[in-house]
Amino acid sequence: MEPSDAWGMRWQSSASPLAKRYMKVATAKQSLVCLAADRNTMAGLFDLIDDVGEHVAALKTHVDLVDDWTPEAWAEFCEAAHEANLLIFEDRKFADIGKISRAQMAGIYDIRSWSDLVTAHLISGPDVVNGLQAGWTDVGRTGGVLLLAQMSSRGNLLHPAYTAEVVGKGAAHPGVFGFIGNGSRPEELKALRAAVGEEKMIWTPGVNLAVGDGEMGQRYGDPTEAVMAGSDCIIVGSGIHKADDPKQAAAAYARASWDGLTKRNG
Ligand code: S5P
Repeated sequence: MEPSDAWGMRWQSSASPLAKRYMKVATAKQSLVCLAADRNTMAGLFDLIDDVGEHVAALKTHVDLVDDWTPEAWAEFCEAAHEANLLIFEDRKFADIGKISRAQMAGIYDIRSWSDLVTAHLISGPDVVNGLQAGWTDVGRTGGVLLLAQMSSRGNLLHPAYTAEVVGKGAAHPGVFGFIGNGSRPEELKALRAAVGEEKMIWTPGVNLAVGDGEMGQRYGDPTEAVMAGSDCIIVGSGIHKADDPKQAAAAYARASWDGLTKRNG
């Protein structure tokens, strides 16, 4: 299948090479899954890529939670991710002023040198996006920002008026790849898609084949429903990396997400 057939308007509207790269990979693997690789050892992370790389389209990292992190091991890990044809997305949730966000793209983790995508809160104003883009430019690379428009955690403070402002400002910014939406609430996602329009991506955590409440205030919704409601990518962590058989679980999430895209188009 061609990406244009699988993605319809999302493909046609997109002016972002990065979004097109994602849509191509997702079509080739028939998977709209981003793995949240929340394991705290390098060995655990390498095992995950080996096990599930073929069933996921992107890899989301929290680089600062790895106990035995070294620059050399991380470089190898990113290489393995590229070999598995995965976009790399550092979920750093930047939120500072522009020049500090730019500086935080460097530092010991040097996120600017290996990430294709990063997350940011727009709470400090639009310069956070310019700062992050300057970070990639500093090393001759390009990348995209996913703005948190909604969150999956209970009691979060991203109320509808805040979401509307984030979407209004973010949708017009070329450095914004898209938005993080709440995968646990299809009706919120539908409203978010209506506000965002067709051009930008919506990626959604808070998704699990076992819907309901997760650990420490996390909430889960159904993956197929999230995609039908407008999600372009389901972000799945423990549903895969804590499963008895991560490979089988990743394949099941891939199927559920692809089914959602087929139903959305049909
Ligand atoms: O609102 C959010 C935004 C994000 S990026 N809720 C989230 O859970 N996340 C991230 O998605 C979170 O940092 C974690 O890495 C992942 C969800 O993991 P799971 O184990 O609950 O699937």
